[in-house]
Amino acid sequence: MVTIIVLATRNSGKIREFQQLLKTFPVEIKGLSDFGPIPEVEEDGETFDDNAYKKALFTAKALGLPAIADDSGLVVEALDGAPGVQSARYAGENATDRENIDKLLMEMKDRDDRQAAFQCVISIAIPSGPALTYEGRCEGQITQEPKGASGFGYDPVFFYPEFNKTFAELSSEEKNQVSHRGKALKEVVAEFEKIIVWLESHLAEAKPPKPDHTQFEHNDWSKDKMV
Ligand code: ITT
Repeated sequence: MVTIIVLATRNSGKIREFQQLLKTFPVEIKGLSDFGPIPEVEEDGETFDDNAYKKALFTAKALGLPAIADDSGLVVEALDGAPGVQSARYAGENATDRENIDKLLMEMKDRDDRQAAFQCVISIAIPSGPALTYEGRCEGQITQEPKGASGFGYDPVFFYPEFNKTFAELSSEEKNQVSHRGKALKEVVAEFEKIIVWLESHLAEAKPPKPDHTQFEHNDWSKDKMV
């Protein structure tokens, strides 16, 4: 039996990455775009865990299918863990990567302790509520200025000592080997046989998982597609 799992993202790169990693397992990975309009989940949790679970559960309930979501960001010791869950909007709502980096370097001006870590949490939830959680962490240091042109987000100011380079100076393959997201994903893949058994047993208990229309602010999409 093939289990359908929804990846709670519209990012086609992320979807392809998951499909590729899980291609040997009896699962079909779909993205949000396969289902029509769904409201955005507000990522207002206090931890990466909260946000990943919130996103996964919202999607699972809304579509009546198991869902995977991730949340990640940069945690800087000298800034008491900032930007943390605010990483994407550190310099304000809709801030660009460059604006977020500028703010970070400003806050870090004159600070000697430049220790930082990227963190990633992946949550796999079923519509009735239970979820599995996987985490990855990658330690590094905040540079004095941006360096490198690959990657995204804070990569140009995240120095990875083992490679003596910033993340933005690594190829995507090199970054995936050691990154927070790469590590969390590796764990998911390593555990995936067990995850499928877990999903099947929980879905059977909670049967039949029906889409929950109350999860939608605007129920403006075809019911036929959902059921
Ligand atoms: P989703 O739509 O998938 O939620 P997002 O941009 O919110 O995309 P994340 O929650 O994974 O992505 O990450 C939040 C922010 O943390 C992201 O905008 C970056 O600023 C930063 N970040 C996360 N992972 C990073 C990485 O590998 N390299 C650089 N910055 C990263």
